[in-house]
Amino acid sequence: MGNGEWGMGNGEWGIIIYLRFPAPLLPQSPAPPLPHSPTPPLPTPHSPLPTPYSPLPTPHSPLPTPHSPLPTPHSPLPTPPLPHSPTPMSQPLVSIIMGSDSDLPTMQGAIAICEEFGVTSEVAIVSAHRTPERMVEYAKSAHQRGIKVVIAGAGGAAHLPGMVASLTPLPVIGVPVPSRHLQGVDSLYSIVQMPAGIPVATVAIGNAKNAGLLALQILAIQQPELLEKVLHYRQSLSESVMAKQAQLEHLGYEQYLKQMQ
Ligand code: AIR
Repeated sequence: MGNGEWGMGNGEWGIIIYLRFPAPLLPQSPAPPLPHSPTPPLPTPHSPLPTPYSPLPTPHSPLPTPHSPLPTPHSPLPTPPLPHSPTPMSQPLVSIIMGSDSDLPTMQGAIAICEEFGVTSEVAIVSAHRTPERMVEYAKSAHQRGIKVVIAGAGGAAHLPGMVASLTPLPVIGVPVPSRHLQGVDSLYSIVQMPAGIPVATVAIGNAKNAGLLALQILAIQQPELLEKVLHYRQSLSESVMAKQAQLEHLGYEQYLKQMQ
């Protein structure tokens, strides 16, 4: 991804030109340096170079493939689009964001259920701590780009859902991603304990599928076809339970247990 480009969405790359505000006026003659003012240190080989800032897509910029993840600190090169992406070309209505590419195995539950219901999502890696400015820009522009609901997953000090919720008028669903040391309890507490006024609808640890379903139900309020699909999905859940019940009665619990193993 080059400077000024953003790598997510469906279609093409969006480009934003940033204008600099005029620098503050300097006095006519520069003031002499203060006697003890320290000279700014010269850049050393280890001083980080300014990284190009990747702007966010505008509502008018067509987006590249909806599931192309952004580069993370661990993957400096843009990752190719996920192989499962069916590249639907319609406007993404659901934003599925996560703090790291390591969250993707968890978050794919949300991506998959949106695909199953034929709803286009855009998927992005946006870290509250590693890319804070981008998070702000992403969250503030999401509703202007046509997004209707945001699913945000993060692990550990999982501040992404709450911070995004504070920056967008859209409903935000938080997914606590299981963490290595505390198994996601840290993520859960970080996401669920929001202050009054800024809600995050939090699902169970690791249950991105439920986040996806909740997002679809929110969309279904205004989409009769989607509502039908939700009802059909619920019906299929009931039927699968009743099929299991019939099998349990038929086999008896011991046989049933055996065939489960
Ligand atoms: N994370 C990334 N930026 C802020 C936070 N909280 C989270 C990710 C991931 C965890 O840190 O959401 O669950 C570990 O990230 P990584 O990249 O070290 O694997």
